[in-house]
Amino acid sequence: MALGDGIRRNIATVDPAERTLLRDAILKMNRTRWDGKRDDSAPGGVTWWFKQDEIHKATHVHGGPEFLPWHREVVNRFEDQLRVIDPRVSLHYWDWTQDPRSIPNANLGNSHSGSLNLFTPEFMGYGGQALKPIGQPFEDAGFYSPNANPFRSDNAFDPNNNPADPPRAVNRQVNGLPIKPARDQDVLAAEDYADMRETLEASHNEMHGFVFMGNSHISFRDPFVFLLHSNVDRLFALWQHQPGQPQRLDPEHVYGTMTGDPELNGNIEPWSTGQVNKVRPWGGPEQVGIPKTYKDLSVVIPRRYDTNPGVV
Ligand SMILES: [Cu+2]
Repeated sequence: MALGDGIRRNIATVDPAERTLLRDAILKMNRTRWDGKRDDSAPGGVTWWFKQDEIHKATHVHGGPEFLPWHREVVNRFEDQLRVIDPRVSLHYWDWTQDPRSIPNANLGNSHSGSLNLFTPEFMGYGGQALKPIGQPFEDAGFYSPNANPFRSDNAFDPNNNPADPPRAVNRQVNGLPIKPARDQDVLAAEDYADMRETLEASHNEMHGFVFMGNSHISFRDPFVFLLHSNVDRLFALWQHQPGQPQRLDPEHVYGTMTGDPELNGNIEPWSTGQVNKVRPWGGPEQVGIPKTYKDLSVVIPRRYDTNPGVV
């Protein structure tokens, strides 16, 4: 395992020092801001961190064929920004067949292995059964601020919901059970993209219930969501890499019976034009969007995971 090799691994298998680097890069994203001011007509001054929440709230695509490639794009871009902050980090994943409160045989450093809880003040914050704020290390880093005024509300349709403002709380609740490995096997065994996407999205929905981070309009305020979505993307990638299925890496064939879907053949937003709810810098004064569809190779070809064939 080489630090900085760009491979996404099971978060429990990397050295504790690497988990700390990933945490620190995430914390630093909230100290880095995009251009502009909060009162601009397309709000500016949004931190790199809250830009994720702004994008997800404005454009997230669930319950359709674009669910997987849209979330692939958001996690890829998030990882790219983490690597601007620290080129040594990769967006490692939570394997949702393991209980994140007690992952067995985890890498505890100095050649020790044992049970790992991801929900500690040193890594992902609070992980109890009651719905409570995620706490440290995120509160001190401004991921929420109980007395913030103005603040970003939980209501997506509130006109005062400005992504340049912190929310007053980011709440989490961990209550339930991990996914049975057979469910992942069902995903991999699906013949057509449409079946695979439905099966995988159902597991994803269930895991959002297990590690509850709020509804789909606010769950991207919780850093743990990226560990969950890296795993969603890993399973999509693994399905694409199943033996004897080279067409799953081909833009015209990966989506199977959905290949003619108008959305998949349309632009992936907000990064193409930013015109959906005017998300800067792709929309607004900068207009730096580069149009591409869900069939662009940067969307179709997955990043490298430790479970891809030929990796590690
Ligand atoms: Cu999700």
